[in-house]
Amino acid sequence: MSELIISDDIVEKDNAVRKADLERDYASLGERLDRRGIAIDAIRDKVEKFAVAIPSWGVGTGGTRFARFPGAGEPRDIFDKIEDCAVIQQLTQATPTVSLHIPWDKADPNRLKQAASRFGLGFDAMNSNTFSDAKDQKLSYKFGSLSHADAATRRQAVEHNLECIEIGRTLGSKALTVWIGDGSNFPGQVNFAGAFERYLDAMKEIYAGLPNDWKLFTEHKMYEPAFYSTVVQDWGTNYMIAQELGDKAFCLVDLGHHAPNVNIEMIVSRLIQFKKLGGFHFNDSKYGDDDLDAGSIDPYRLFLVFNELVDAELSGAKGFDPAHMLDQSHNVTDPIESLMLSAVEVLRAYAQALLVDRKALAGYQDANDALMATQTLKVAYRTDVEPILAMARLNTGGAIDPVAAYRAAGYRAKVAAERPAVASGGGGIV
Ligand SMILES: [Mn+2]
Repeated sequence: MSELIISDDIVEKDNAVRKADLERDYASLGERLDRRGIAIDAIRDKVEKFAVAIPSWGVGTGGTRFARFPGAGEPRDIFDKIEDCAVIQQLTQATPTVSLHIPWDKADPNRLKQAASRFGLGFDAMNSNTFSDAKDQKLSYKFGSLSHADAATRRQAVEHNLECIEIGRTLGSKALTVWIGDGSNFPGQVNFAGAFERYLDAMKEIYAGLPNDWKLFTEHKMYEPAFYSTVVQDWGTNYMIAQELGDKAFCLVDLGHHAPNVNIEMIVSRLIQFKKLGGFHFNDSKYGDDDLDAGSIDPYRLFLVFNELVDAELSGAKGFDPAHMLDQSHNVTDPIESLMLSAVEVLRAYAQALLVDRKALAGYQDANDALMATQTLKVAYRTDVEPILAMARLNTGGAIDPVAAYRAAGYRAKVAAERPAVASGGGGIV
């Protein structure tokens, strides 16, 4: 039995107050879905099995390049972060794994494994960091890492990625995510083809060190920290990388890493079709890579992404097994609350997408009935699936209302007393 951080009594007491209403709401929704030929329990079963990983860097308060305003009781190290992740998993039952960032989370791997297994947590993809300089690092990444003009700097960046794989092997991770900040701030600063060539050569060395049962995820990003050009700037380049490297290489889609109004769901479809969709970093954005909470700005876009994922899942697309991770920066909220609600938003989009009448949709598409085709999506999107999500949590031992249970437990005040304020921590925005 895994250790619980929030007392069982508190969760049960909060659930008891809400249970009767939830059962009525679930029955009512079940009746309405039944009229549409949908069995509510089958949807709930799928939701119960869906998981999204928590990024270790997400439980600390984030910031901008202007300032960072620390929150109370912030995690001081990876072991505190694991405890915060355990709270999120306990209350949502949707986040059983943690994604580590090295060197921010560097510690004895066996100790890390032990700390996570205390709470029944596992490890998701390992993330390397060659976009900032670690303490005592020999060569700087100021002018790039895997694409750096200097061979010794590239070598150092390759070695770091190989080290991340080694740590991940002990932890039971099965994937390495590589995101680099390499690029340029001025026209003429770098030779586009030369930098990309050097990047590919370096990535081939990392790929060669990948265990057979691992996946390599590369993450594209249009701009930032480099503001004129980025070496891995878009999904086309990302696809070329995955093609160039081999069968274990896949593209990771971070929802914030595109130009405004880009049709991300279509990118997702293309990557699925050509078997190169590795997974997601879920978040939301208004203007750029804002790293806002998933579903907080454009929940319809999140639904449309899941519409593509469910379409692939139901049609049995070969090799379709994307990883789901959150990647957000919580600057003004309690990170635990934001991450719990963001995980729920991801599940909501999944549940809504499961409600799409795909047979009817295909019929409208074939008949060129644009109006009814788009209405078919809207009918699913407009359905309030909250009773399904809440019932899934209740069934699996979570909280009907995770934020209410979390606040009732007084966790933040408790850790604020135990964890003295830190000057700064890894507030990664990648
Ligand atoms: Mn990301």
